[in-house]
Amino acid sequence: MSNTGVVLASYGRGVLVQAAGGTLHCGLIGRKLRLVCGDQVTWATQEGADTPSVKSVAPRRNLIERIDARGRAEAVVASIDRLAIVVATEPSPDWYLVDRYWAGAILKDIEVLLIVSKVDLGTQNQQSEIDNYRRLKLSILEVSSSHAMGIDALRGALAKSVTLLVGQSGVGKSSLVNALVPSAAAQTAELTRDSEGRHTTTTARWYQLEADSAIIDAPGVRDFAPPARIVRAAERGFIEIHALSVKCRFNDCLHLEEPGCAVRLAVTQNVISPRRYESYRRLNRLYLEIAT
Ligand SMILES: Nc1nc2c(ncn2[C@@H]2O[C@H](COP(=O)(O)OP(=O)(O)O)[C@@H](O)[C@H]2O)c(=O)[nH]1
Ligand SMILES: [Mg+2]
Ligand SMILES: [Zn+2]
Repeated sequence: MSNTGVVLASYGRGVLVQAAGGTLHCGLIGRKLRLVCGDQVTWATQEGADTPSVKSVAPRRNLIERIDARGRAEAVVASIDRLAIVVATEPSPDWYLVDRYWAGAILKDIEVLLIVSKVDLGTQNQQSEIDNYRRLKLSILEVSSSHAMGIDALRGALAKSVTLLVGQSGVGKSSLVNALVPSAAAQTAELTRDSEGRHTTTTARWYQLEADSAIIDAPGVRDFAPPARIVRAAERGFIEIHALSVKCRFNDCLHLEEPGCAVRLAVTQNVISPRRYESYRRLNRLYLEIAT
């Protein structure tokens, strides 16, 4: 039997791994190895040691990073299939944040789902934005954890894949995990304890849904870092801007101040939502700051 499994939570000094017969704390050999939730690892117990250590990590399919207090990118989660962006009536949605998550996911080739949570409170303050996202063909599900609405549809949408939940604090992410995973409370208790049983904060926790699906709650990924490669890439994260850019006079148009810009024309005509365009401009500024 091979000693392989997925990292459920990372504590800095070690990781909690899902093994065939249960969970297992593993130490790390070599300080360069920074493991995150979602990493596939193999482990072994070296001669003379009483605890197992991680031996190797499988190549990551993708990596989600956040910006830490010093402005540096810090790895949080690896190898996800989908980013589920959660919004709610309360706290009132930060649509720029939603656009940033969406653009970041497009640039990383990760599927996106918008979860409109707490629909029992109504969706009045969100309707026009939700309608616009629908027009842009973003997948959207409306749910309420407290009223058990839309939970089965959500479970269906998450099948056979690994989904990372992101969104403002208080939108109902942990409540969704609890509604989807009956044993979540017990798992949370285990996921917040390191090998010595101390309580530690982890930025991401893996919850198994079915044998082949999981959901990751990552309370600290509000400042999800967009991939900082090239400024130009920001455009691809906004599908309606990307689609129109072929009509701009300059083929390297950034849609900021350039003459003959089809995107800015579309914004003045409300064909592209001015708010979405403002998201694009903000993300562009962010890229410029990172690049310089
Ligand atoms: N009315 C209503 N309140 C909810 C719902 N889901 C969560 N809440 C409440 O919203 C607050 C924040 O929920 P929580 O799951 O901790 O949000 P998180 O910070 O995103 O993990 C809590 O007081 C929950 O009871 C819902 O579907 N309807
Ligand atoms: Mg939470
Ligand atoms: Zn343009």
